[in-house]
Amino acid sequence: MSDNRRFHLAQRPEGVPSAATFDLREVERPDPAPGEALVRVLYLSVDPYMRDRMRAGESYAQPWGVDDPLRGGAVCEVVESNGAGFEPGDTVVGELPWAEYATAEGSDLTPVDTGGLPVSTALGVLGMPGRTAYFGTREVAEPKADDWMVVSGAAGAVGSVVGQLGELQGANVVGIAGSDEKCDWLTDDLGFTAAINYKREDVGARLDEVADGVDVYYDNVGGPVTDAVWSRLNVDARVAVCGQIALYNDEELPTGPRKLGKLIEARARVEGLLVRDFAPRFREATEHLASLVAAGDLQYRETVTEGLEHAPEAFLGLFEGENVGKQVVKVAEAEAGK
Ligand code: NAP
Ligand code: FER
Repeated sequence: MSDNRRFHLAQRPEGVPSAATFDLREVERPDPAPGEALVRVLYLSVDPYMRDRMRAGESYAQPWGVDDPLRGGAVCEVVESNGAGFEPGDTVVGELPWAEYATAEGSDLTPVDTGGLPVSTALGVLGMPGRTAYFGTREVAEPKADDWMVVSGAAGAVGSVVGQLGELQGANVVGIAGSDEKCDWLTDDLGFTAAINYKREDVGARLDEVADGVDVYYDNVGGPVTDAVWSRLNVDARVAVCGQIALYNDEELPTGPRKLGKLIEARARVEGLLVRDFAPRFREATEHLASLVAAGDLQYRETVTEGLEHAPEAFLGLFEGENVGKQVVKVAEAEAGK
């Protein structure tokens, strides 16, 4: 009997993934082994890093095997607990397959407490992207009052939080995003000092107009946007390299010395970051972000795609800029009313 559906990696994509990358299978609901819970997935996160897991060869994460289930962050409702330490109806978050039902070790599940905000925020502003923004801004980019701070991917899950944290720190934040609607959201609602639509405007020329060079660059995208920011780094600039989504679908990366000479001139510091390195401090980040949201000092948006079967489109949309804020997939309605 098939009473569950689950996505598997059908084949490794070359370049941009397509529908042929994903295989939605009718499967059985698994039985929880001792110490495990059976969970019903409510919201699934799709994230840029998943593109990396589709390619062979390890980077910061193990690749998925062909035929393996796709996996990612998910907010779920516990259906049955086989000594997992949860009650039926509890809301939890964990790394799970792209499926309607799944089992997980109790120790791999975390209770969700979003303090009255929708549970989906456990995948966004109060989850991994929010924490990335918090630590990347605070520990790596370190914006200071009056700094000119540029954020790329500024209307996305990470970037929208980074920019607001920068403004709260007193920096003048310039967001770079891919549509006028996104740019208006950044300046009119989120309090960014300025925003540049990289798809329509010359990023370098506009930066020269709106900013006095770049003291801090929080890079979510890489590619030509980053090239334009790079040549405007001020002396003692700091660059936080968080993501390079513009390159994730490339089969070959550009090689050779690029624009490193600028780092000598600017005596700049460039540092990559991985949110997992801050795991012992995740609670601090979530509490801080939740208190900012509650105080009205931090806004967030979510783009919700309905239905597990549409998860591939939601994922592919990240590379087309179809999301504003955090992209999630709604798989089911909570039943327990918790
Ligand atoms: P997101 O920003 O919500 O979604 C991706 C956005 O990237 C899209 O909405 C799109 O917006 C933009 N984009 C896509 N292709 C682009 C291109 N060729 N050039 C410029 N922009 C492009 O995703 P997220 O989850 O917040 O992640 C943002 C970045 O942070 C990603 O690179 C991700 O890999 C990285 N990240 C890193 C860590 C870490 O620990 N290092 C953790 C989380 C995320 P536009 O409309 O503006 O094009
Ligand atoms: C991303 C999401 C998460 C990403 C990296 C991570 C570089 C890493 C998380 C971790 O393992 O700490 O989009 O892109």
